[in-house]
Amino acid sequence: MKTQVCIIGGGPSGLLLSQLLHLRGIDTVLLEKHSREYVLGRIRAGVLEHGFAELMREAQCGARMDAEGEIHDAFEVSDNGVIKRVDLKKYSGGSSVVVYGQTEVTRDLYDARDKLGGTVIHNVEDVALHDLNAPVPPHVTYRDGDEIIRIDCDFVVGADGFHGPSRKAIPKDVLREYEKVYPFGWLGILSRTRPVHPELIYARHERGFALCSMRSQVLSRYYLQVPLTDTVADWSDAAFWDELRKRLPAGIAAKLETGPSIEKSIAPLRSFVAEPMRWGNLFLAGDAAHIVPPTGARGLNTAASDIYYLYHGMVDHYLSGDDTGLEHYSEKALARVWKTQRFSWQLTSILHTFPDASPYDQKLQSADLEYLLGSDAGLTTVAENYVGLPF
Ligand code: RFL
Ligand code: PHB
Repeated sequence: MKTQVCIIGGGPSGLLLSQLLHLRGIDTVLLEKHSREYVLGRIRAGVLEHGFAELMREAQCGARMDAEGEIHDAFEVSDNGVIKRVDLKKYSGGSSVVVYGQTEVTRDLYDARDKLGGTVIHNVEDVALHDLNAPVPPHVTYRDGDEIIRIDCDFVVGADGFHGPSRKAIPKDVLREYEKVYPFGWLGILSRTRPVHPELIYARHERGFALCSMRSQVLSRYYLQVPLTDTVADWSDAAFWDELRKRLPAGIAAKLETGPSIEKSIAPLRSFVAEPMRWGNLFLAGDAAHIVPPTGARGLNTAASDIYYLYHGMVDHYLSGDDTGLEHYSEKALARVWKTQRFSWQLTSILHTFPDASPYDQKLQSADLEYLLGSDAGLTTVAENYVGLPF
């Protein structure tokens, strides 16, 4: 097989890039390890920033998002039961976010790839990357049963998430990895219940952090901070609802509608950046290159800015013979990546309880939160980061 850009990974990053390139006449082959049903079964992000939504529209995938997604102009922070509203629109100079699930984003992208006849190959095994930084063009191989299939291409894009093979194809003496692991995870549930509040609530509480989010007016998503040693089996639905009520302001807790969970999972929290994001003809994008704890809702949105830079770099390369965008891809993407790392780390540090925090640390944490939410300057920094820094 031969293509211009071979994309590894059929998550939102890989699908969005293949769709955008296809619309500009650039050929791609996309390889995904799992079935489409498996990819669509993963419940992840729920908040899209303006720049991501714009990119979905440019990819001709914005119609359902615009019809069904909810615009949120603000969110709430509860500090041990006392609520404060962060007015995103006011403090970011008019921006807001769209509440629309990653599952729906991915479904819309798959439908769009089908419509255009894009090549998306599922259930590929043993994907390997070759000649990424060699005098000959690169190629990718995968196994289909007993057969090894080879794809020759100009560029390889590694959009294969944190555990994929692309980042690992960069030699150890070139790749630098920066990592911070947090001593807790998020236990999330999805339930067919009405959201407890019209806006998201981020709750700091001495028992641990909690988040009230949603997918629609009839589908709620809630999270609890839990120790890394906890498993899903440790948490019955009843135990989850009881604990959530304890971490919310009494007035909100009283309104909580409960029901059976239709999904329940635990995600460990991690901050991670790999540099550089380009090596020869390999480009990394999204979770393959960086991870943030979900507290600031930045993960998918940061993937989108990588795709924006890569898309424009590739279009300039193929349509105008200009390689400036591709040459500066890594440094441009990383400059924004580190700012979202900083914001996600800051919100995570301020809103969670840390097992080894001293009473002094806890007082500082309260002061940090009060300072951030207590002045126009603080609210402006929270709002402009949450709605997304410019690409
Ligand atoms: P993905 O979604 O992990 O997709 C990578 C794909 O690559 C495939 N793959 C392979 N394919 C071929 N060969 C191989 N050897 C392969 N190995 C892996 C995988 O099967 C997969 O399909 O990465 P991508 O596309 O970069 O997208 C990143 C986002 O998924 C991620 O950043 C967000 O979900 C993070 N995130 C959030 N981001 C937001 O912007 N807003 C949010 O509100 C938000 N909430 C969240 C989140 C992540 C969470 N978890 C579970 C970590 C909430 C949670 C709980
Ligand atoms: C979600 O709805 O899954 C969600 C929302 C906001 C976050 C993280 C996750 O910060």
